[in-house]
Amino acid sequence: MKTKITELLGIEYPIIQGGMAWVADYHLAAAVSEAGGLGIIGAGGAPASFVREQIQKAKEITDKPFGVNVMLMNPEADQIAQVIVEEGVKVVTTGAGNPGKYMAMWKEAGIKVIPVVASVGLAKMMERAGADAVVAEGTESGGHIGAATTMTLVPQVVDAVSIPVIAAGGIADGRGFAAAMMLGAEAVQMGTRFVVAKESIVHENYKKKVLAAKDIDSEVTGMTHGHPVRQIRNNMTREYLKLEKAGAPFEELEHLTLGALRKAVVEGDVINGTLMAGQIAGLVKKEQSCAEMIQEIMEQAEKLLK
Ligand code: TUI
Repeated sequence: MKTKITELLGIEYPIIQGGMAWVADYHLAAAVSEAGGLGIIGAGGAPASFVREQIQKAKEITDKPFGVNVMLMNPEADQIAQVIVEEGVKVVTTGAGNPGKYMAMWKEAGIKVIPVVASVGLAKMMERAGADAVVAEGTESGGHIGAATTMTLVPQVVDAVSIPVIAAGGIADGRGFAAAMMLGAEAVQMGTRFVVAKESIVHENYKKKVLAAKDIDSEVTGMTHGHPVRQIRNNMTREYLKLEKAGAPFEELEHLTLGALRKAVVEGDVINGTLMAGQIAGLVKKEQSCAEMIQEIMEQAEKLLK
């Protein structure tokens, strides 16, 4: 399927993998790219040296283009932005902030820059700053979220900018893909479905929680301090929300979240770990390879779009 995004990125299918902290390592990114989508290494809160290693390892196992996501709250974001240029990464996506200060440097290096936005305002600002496309990410998503839903955000961003728009949040099958196209998107970004991919290094316990999740099993923590994070309800969310209600300081809570994400992804602590996942987790029922997922989604979407 050809769209402005497949043309821009030189990929076969207009499916991009979300740059999930701890989850989106080089194995997952390479598998999605090999399957014809765009795989993304999620820098999350990792140091720049780790991100460089991840990029180098991805290059060893795939010749296809892949991207790197810069989580802008990472204290080493400046160094990571530089590593991306030095390593000749083709595509960069950003999250949790405004990547304006890196734009000129990335564009000069010929990198395709695709900021993830949760509002029309930031989408317009990113277009003016020279972004090649934007990901419009709805509040259905897992992890750090904005307030608007995918259904309302995507068409409003499409109307506000002339660059291609990629829809994200609540998309995990061919129906969601087709719906996103109807809203004017040129591609989709998916996270939650790829969490349970065979090539995903996420601990088996975490995968089981995503596979078992129902429609209303996620909770949003951090709403009061302006950094809302969607995750599957567990002891962690109950404790966090209790602390938040009691007025605990932002730094304490933030620290709790990122440390706990590693605990869940790497150690499989599904009780006190952070199980970031989107509302569409209820639809994700089987562990498959990235290639199987992408084939299934494209077949279903193509039938519907006809
Ligand atoms: O970034 C994401 N999703 C993420 S980042 C992440 S790691 C993390 N963990 C705990 C706390 C914070 C981060 C897990 N999931 N998605 C893209 C996204 N960006 N969603 C919302 C935004 C966003 C929000 C506010 C982008 C910009 C913004 O403000 C822009 C400004 O002007 O600063």
